[in-house]
Amino acid sequence: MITTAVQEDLYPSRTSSQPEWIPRKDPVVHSEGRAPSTPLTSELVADFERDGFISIPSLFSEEEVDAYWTELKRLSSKREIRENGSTITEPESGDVRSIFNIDRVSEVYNRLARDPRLQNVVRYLLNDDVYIHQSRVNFKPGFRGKEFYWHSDFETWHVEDGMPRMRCISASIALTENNEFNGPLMLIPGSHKQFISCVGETPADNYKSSLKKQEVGVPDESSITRMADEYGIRAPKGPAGSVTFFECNTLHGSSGNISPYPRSNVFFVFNAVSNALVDPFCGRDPRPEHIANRTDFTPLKPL
Ligand code: 6CS
Ligand code: FE
Repeated sequence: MITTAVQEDLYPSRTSSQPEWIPRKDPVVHSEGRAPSTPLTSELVADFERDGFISIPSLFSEEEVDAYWTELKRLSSKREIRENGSTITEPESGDVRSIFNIDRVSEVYNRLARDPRLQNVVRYLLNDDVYIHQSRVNFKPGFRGKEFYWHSDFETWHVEDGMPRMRCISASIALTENNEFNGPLMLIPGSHKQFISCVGETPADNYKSSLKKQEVGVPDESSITRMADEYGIRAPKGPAGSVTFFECNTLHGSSGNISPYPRSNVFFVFNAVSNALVDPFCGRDPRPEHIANRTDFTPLKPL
């Protein structure tokens, strides 16, 4: 009789009627004793361990960002991208909220993902080769850009995509200035040390609504309040080209944008190849490939 090993669920969520805090079972920085290479410094490594994120201003030049904007305009105008499911619109206005899967449809973004300025950071912190679990641009247009409510990405990626452990880092590259007026990414430093097990059950095809407005798998207000009371809230600001690297379990969110200025960021989610997806822990069908890559765990080759 063939028995398939059932992956133990170390971070159960959406399984009970009460929220629960589960202490993190995984290291934050997986490299031991090795010296980091640029752009990482030992101070930034220590900050990432403590806070669950680091921000590096102007890691990419304005000229490089201009090229990413030009590519983005080209992608946004392609009919097949607007119609193949990888483009998510805002519920009310119909504005484009996100485009997923950009590393696979654009050579420019595929090269950006493999740039040593990103690769050196995530391969050191994860101490492994990496592949892209998910890539997307969040547009957050001026005047009408909607919020992203507080959440841990890992909670969704674990429950709905089958990501076993916390060995995954998002790189958020600012394509526009991120300032206090246009809905910058907000993070709770230190929140990555506890996994907040959420209440509620995962509906079928949850992604069809959660990518527009996440309502399932979001932490309860008392947990968010306790975390904010304990650690505060930070919103890294900086010019276009700045990069925030944040750990998959760091609580984050962002407010709406009523300023005239867009807050557009590119996100690459780098997962350790040793942490490749298994069956979703919610027991539902896997989410579509353009949201969660489960077919190509080949290690990325840095440029
Ligand atoms: O479900 C997801 O994968 C997406 N949802 C949010 C709110 N952040 C991570 C990711 O883009
Ligand atoms: Fe997120």
